[in-house]
Amino acid sequence: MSITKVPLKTMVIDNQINQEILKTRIVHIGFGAFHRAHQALYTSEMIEKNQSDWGICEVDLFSGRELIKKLRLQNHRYLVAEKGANENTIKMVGSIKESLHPELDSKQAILEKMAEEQVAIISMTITEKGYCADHSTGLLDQTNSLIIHDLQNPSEPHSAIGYIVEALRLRRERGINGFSIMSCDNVQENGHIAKAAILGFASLLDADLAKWIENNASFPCTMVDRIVPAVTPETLNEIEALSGINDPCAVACEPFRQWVIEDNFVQGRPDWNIVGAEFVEDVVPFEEMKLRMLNGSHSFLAYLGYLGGYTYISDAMTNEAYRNAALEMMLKMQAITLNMPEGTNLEEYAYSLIERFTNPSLKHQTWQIAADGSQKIPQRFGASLQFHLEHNSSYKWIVIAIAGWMQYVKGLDEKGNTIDVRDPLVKTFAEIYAIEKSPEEIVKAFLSIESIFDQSLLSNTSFVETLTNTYILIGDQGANFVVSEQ
Ligand code: NAI
Ligand code: CS2
Repeated sequence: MSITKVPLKTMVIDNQINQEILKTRIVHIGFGAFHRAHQALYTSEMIEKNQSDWGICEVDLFSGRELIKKLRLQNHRYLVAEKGANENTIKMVGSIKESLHPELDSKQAILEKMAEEQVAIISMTITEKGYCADHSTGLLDQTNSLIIHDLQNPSEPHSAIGYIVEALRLRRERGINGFSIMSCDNVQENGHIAKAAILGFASLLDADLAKWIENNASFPCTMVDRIVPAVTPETLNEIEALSGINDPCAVACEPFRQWVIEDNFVQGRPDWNIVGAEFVEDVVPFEEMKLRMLNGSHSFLAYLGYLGGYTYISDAMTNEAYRNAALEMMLKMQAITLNMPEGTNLEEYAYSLIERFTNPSLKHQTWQIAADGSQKIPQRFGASLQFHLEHNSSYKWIVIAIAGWMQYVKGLDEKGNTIDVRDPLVKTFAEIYAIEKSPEEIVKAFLSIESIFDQSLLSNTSFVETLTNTYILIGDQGANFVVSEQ
């Protein structure tokens, strides 16, 4: 390893990985910003330490065509800039062996790669919606347009679920063992959701195939954590200024990282633990802790922050009222709903999250986190809300977050400017606003979306009233007022 010091408290760390010795033993679907700064980097650091051959083949199904072209031009290497409040470390990733894209190569090429015998793990960062699951039931959403297509054309799939099932079918047909499917998305019990979607899809095609998959594949759950804002031209310019390298595939993130993995692999697995990952028997408590405390308060800051005029999370954190609200969300609304292994210090965790959110070097847009709320809200607030309703305890900030989301998806900010709302249910939201008129009707129409809300909420009159009043208050007085006055 060579270490070069450059000005501005920046350290550039190259690696000494010879990619020639790598084999594609992991096929990763979703070459987004997060994977580049998390699993690919862990794997790179691990290979450097133990000289193993766990190479990755990167696949992107829904975007990434240009990025993958550029990645190929630089021998599948790129930079990760870890940006602390006072210093930066820039690392070179060398764990990627090859890449495939349906538009640059073919669907067949991807399926054939996944079916290669030495491939042991299919990992995924495909966003919450990529699982084609109904997040309220945890089962495959058979009304999803990708799933409808893939059931009719199983050998020409569109969805990640369709690709995995077809690759497993090929392996079974060829007498090759299954593989492990490792979700690295912010999805509650992500391995179980992946399993339900994959087995649900396979059983609609062929019951015997579904049985074979159940016996020959595994679906480890993981808890993944590292704040990785979407890459912008400014990100790339800054990395170039710091490193002297013009890298179109570079990504910036916070210094913190965490990866807790259920140790359940059918064809072996990399020793990611030698570079800080943890293998455990049960990841679910850690997933719940992160989804409720980190992601729940993130969504709160995203909706109320965006409406309050804050572009970045760190900007919202400069407002004491938002900062205190985020802390109360973590400790009073979320931590008390958790059941953690002995020795877990949730208060310490909450304060560390506040510090991470405050990092002014991270340009993490409230707009980015606000996307896909229909997929995020059930996992971040659903169980906590039920807990408070059952225990008669305060759920104030959760209601404010949900009411803020309902205002946000109206698509107009407090100055009357259009909001670019990104969500698979964006049409449903527009219909609600086109038809329903009174705040109570609007709130009830949102609560009636079964894939987001437990339908018992609709008959809880005191909850509906509180939510409606909060919704009205945010609309009348603005997000800043509501966060400051509560
Ligand atoms: P990104 O926008 O850079 O990449 C999204 C990736 O998902 C792209 O590769 C895209 O092609 C793929 N994708 C989108 N819809 C899909 C679909 N229906 N089927 C298959 N693939 C699909 O986003 P980023 O930052 O990489 O985040 C991706 C996911 O990683 C998040 O949704 C979250 O679950 C997880 N994550 C992200 C963190 C972050 O801070 N960015 C941290 C922890 C987890
Ligand atoms: C964020 C997460 O975009 C979002 O919804 O809450 O991506 C968050 O940055 C990560 O989970 C941090 O690990």
